[in-house]
Amino acid sequence: MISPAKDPYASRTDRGSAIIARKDPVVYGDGKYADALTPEQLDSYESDGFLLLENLFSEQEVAGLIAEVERMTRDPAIARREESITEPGSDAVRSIFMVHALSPILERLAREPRLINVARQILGSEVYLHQTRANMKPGFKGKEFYWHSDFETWHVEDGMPSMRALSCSVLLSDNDATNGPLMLVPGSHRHFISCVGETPSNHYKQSLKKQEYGVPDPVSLQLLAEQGGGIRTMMAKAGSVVFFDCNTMHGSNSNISPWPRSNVFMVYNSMENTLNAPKYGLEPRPEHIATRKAFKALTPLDKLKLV
Ligand code: 6CS
Ligand code: FE
Repeated sequence: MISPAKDPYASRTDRGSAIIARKDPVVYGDGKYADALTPEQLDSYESDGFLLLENLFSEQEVAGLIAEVERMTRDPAIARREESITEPGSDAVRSIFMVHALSPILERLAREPRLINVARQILGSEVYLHQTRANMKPGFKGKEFYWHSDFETWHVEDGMPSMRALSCSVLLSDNDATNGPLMLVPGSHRHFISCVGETPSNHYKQSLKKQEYGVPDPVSLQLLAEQGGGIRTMMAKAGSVVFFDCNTMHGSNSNISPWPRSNVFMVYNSMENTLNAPKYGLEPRPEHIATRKAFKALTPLDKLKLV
C-alpha cells in the first residue's frame, strides 16, 4: 500500500487542502482501443473532462428505461434494501445503487455499445462496473449533491489506484434550469483537490445522503472554476448522455420544481485499475457501492456470441 507521503492523490490526511496536478492521462491509448467517438469528441472530452451527447437514446428507449426505474422506486422490496438511499429528512428515494444487479434491463444498458464502447475507447482497455445507480432527484424533495470529485472518494474510500474510470449519466428526464441539472467545471479534471478532515467510519451511510467529508474547500473550488472558464450546466433532453472523467469536479442543486430530474449512472473502471485496499485503514465499502469481488470485464452487447 502506498504511504500517504508517497500517494500522489493523498487526501483527508493531516495536511491542509492542496491542489495537485493530475499524474494520469485523460484519454488512454490515444483513444484507439475502440471506435465510438470522433476525434473532435475525444478532444473535447480530453480538454473539458466531460462530453454531452444529445439524444443518444430514442423517446421509446427512454420510456422503457424510466418505466423500469420508476417500477424499482415503487417496489417496497427494493426500497427496504440497503441499495436504496432516501433523501435527508424524508422517505423519498434519492438513489438506488447496484441497479445493474437489480434490473436485467439496466444490466443490458450497462453493456449497450453506445455507452460501454465510449468507456473502452477513453479508458483504453476492457472495463467493468465499479458502481451503478439511479438518482431520482424527485420534484420538491430532491436535495443537492454538493461539489466533489468522485475519484477523491473512490481513491480514499475504495482504494482506486489511478484516474482511469469514468461516469456515464443517462438522462431519463429533461434536465433544465429548474430541476437541478448536473453542473461540471471544465478543466477541473486536471487538478486533484486534496481535502481536509478525517473520514468517519461507515462514512457512506451519511455521504450518500449529504457528503461532508472529501468536500473541496471554497478557495480551491473558486480557483478551479475561474481558471477553467466557469461552470457548465448539462441541460438536455431525456435520452441524452453525459460522460465525465472520475476526477471532474461536479455537483447539482436541489430540485424545488414539481418535476423529477432522474438519471441513471454507469461507472466504468478500467480492468487495469481494479481496487486496492481503502486508504488509511478504512473498512472497504459494501459491494453495492464499490465492486470488489467480481472484477470481470463487461461484454458489450454487440460482441455477445448469440447462441
Ligand atoms: O461515494 C460515492 O461513490 C458516490 N458519491 C457521490 C457524491 N458521487 C459518486 C458516487 O455516487
Ligand atoms: Fe459524484
